[in-house]
Amino acid sequence: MTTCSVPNPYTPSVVPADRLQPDLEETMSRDQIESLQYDRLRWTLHYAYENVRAYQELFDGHGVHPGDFKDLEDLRLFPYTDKEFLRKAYPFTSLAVPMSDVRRIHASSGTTGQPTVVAYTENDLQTWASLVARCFRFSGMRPGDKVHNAYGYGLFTGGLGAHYGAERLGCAVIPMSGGQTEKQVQMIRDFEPQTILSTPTYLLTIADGFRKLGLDPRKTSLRTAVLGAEPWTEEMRREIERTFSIDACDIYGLSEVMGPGVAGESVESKDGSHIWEDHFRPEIIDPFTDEVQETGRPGELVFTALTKEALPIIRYRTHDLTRLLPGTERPGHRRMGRITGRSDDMIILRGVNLFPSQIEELVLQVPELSPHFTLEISRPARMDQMVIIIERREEAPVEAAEIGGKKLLHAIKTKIGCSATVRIAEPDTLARSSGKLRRVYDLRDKG
Ligand code: DLL
Repeated sequence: MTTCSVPNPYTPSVVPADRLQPDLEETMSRDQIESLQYDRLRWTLHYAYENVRAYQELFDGHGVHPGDFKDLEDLRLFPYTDKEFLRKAYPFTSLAVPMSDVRRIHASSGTTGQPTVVAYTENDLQTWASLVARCFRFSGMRPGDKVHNAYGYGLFTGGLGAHYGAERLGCAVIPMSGGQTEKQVQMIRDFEPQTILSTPTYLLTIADGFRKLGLDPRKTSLRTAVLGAEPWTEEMRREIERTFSIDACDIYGLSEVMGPGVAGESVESKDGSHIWEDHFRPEIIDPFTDEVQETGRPGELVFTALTKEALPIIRYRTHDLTRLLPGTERPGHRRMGRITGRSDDMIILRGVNLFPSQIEELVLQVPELSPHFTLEISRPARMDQMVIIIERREEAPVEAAEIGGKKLLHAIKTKIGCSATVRIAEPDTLARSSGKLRRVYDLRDKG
């Protein structure tokens, strides 16, 4: 039986009061949000401690007790958690509720070792759907829209998370999942959706699918795309918006904290995703010293979930590198800057640190080069070497693309400070993404 010595201050609403209007908590002032965060955090800390042995051991080992939490700043007294913390509890020992209260289980796509298991109660699913619906409305989707959902369905939280959010907003969902690009093109042509949900790189694959059939992707029924699950740049937003003649907004989230919908972007301002701080308390920490950074300083994003029942999450280190910024369209909630990369995806090339998103930004400033590229890193003769394999744009002749490649290398040298080589590939020859794209192939360990 789940119990807690502190009463839970939160009950999710099952149906939105008004699908077109922001809900009460979405428009709260910063002071109101912080007061709500205090009550919800107090509950969460007690609840996790009293119902999950791993949290009890962690807090005890750290010499801290939920009763020490007297002020929002006191969250810093509590220890961080990470993927390893959840992996140790594989599959279900970090749950705070009996399995009879669980309604859904997802798992994150760990590329190495065990996946991380996440679970949801009925209330968790309600909260999740409402937050995704909030993001979608904020990004310009409307009740009555047809929504083409190309996020993968399955253990990945993208497909079902987006699905129930769109239904909650009052949309008609077309549950496509990822892959089968020709079919995606056909469904967009025949069903005429207003919105598409996908990873940014998969949307580029779908654009190729249109062109292969001699169709102009600017001439579809689509007017909005809500994109996430992988890092993407402002240059990529412009590329996608131009290609389809649509508005493209960001949606952020991670399985361990909930799934998509932790943060979402306004179509009016397109100035970065607002983190829904009525449910998640973000912190930015220095990934090396672990010290909490002031709002505005870059570092690693850490989340504490404030209302989760099945899997409480306290000070979870995401490895995502970004910064917190003040809220604009929703002043009670802070925004996050673009994710520049993950601390575990950073490439160290002859001592220079770089992220694939920095290369993406520069690639998209060279008109002859397409957004389709991979980075191959090797160490011949004990010297790191990075080869950028990139497709030329269909309309760019080979010689022009070669000159474009040289311009790219120059920009990389001056802006990032490292040298690389470039190999121009023919259009449509590199592997395409059907979900999260793998850009980096690091062959250094293999000699
Ligand atoms: O990718 C949840 C999601 C699905 C978000 C659909 C948005 C849309 P995971 O598979 O657990 O969950 O991967 C989470 O993906 O820590 C980031 O590194 C990355 N990520 C997610 N959204 C964004 C975004 C889903 N908007 C990991 N921008 C996170 C940059 C993102 N990176």
